[in-house]
Amino acid sequence: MDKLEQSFQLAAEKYSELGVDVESAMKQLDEVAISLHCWQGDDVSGFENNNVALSGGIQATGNYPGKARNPEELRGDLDFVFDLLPGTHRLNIHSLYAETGGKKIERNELAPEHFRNWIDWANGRGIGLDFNPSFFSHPFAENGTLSNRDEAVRRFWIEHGIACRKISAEMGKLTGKPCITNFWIPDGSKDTPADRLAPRARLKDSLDTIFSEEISKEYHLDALESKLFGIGAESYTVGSHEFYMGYACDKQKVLCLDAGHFHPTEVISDKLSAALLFLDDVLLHVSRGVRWDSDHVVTMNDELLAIAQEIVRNGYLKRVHIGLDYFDASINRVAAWVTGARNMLKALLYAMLEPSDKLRDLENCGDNTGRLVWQEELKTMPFGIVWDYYCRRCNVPDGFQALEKIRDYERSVLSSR
Ligand code: RNT
Ligand code: ZN
Repeated sequence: MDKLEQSFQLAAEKYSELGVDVESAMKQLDEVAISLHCWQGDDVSGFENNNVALSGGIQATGNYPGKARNPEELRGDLDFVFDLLPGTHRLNIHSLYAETGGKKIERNELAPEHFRNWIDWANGRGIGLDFNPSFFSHPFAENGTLSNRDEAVRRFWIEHGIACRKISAEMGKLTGKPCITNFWIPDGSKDTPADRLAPRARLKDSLDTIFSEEISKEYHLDALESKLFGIGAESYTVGSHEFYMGYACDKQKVLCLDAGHFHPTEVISDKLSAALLFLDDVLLHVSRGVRWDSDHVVTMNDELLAIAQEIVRNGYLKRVHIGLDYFDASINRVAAWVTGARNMLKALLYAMLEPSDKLRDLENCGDNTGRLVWQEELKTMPFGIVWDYYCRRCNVPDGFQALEKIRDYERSVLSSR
């Protein structure tokens, strides 16, 4: 027995004294698939090669060397990232990442064949795919997309939405795992609008048209993502939280909650138990909001732990689909992916190692003193040892060793780009 095994035995005993079975927690974590966002690898650029700047009120800041410049580099980086994560995960692709063989294909004409390489790659790894229409970084997106008052522009984006659902269904069919397609529409206004209603009515109407064709849930699910504000759209966002909460409940769609899309003290962990009383499924964009930015690398902070606790305590692992959404161009992009994804898994393991029944019993007995003391004592349980042991069991390095591997990859691959 080496040191890690010895420490693990002691840690497992400590948890068992609290009534927690470490082995079953690790087995539970084995089943979790996190959807990694392809856009961390290239600052949300995609492969349209049209020199259109990133728009939609989002920004990737920094110019750290090594950004993926083409599909092969991006998939190469993703292979490297997936190999540093314990478990089997998923990939979330934006329509911007279509491969059209150098031909200009308008977004409303995108088809499954343009994602053939991605599908083959996913099947090679045995992983599922998720998808997103891209309602930004396009000349027609300047004054709004699905809520635009110009009918021809609206029509273009409706067709894009319809095309993306078809691609999604094909991804679901060919991978054998349902594909969640997330609609995020950045339409909004920099300054105080005179009419808040009409754009919302048009957005609702456009979505109704896009969703008019039924697609089997076996292959495809529609998700809708709200936002409070974006850069250049500080005063009004058409697709607000109330808009999509209402829409998702009305049409039984998946509600997407992005951790960076609410008021700074508002948290999505508190929304799960409310939304899931009315909806079957929620999609998460796990992210970290910092002041005006909604997309910093996910760290293991209180909110990440709270999100994981809500998912695990309430038995939501099948109903909450966990995706990541951030983009940091100021550090090694691969490290950003690996760190955020591993943090999400860590937080879930931490939650799985919680004696939730005990906490609930204390609360139900009115013993709030005991609840507080238990909550605080749990924070210094030997969680890190269990995590390191879990990584070893999954044949992946611990975090420090992972950093060394990333540095090697930077030297041998990223630095020559
Ligand atoms: C933007 C949204 C959205 C995007 C991606 C690229 O604020 O969070 O999900 O990050 O679609
Ligand atoms: Zn998001």
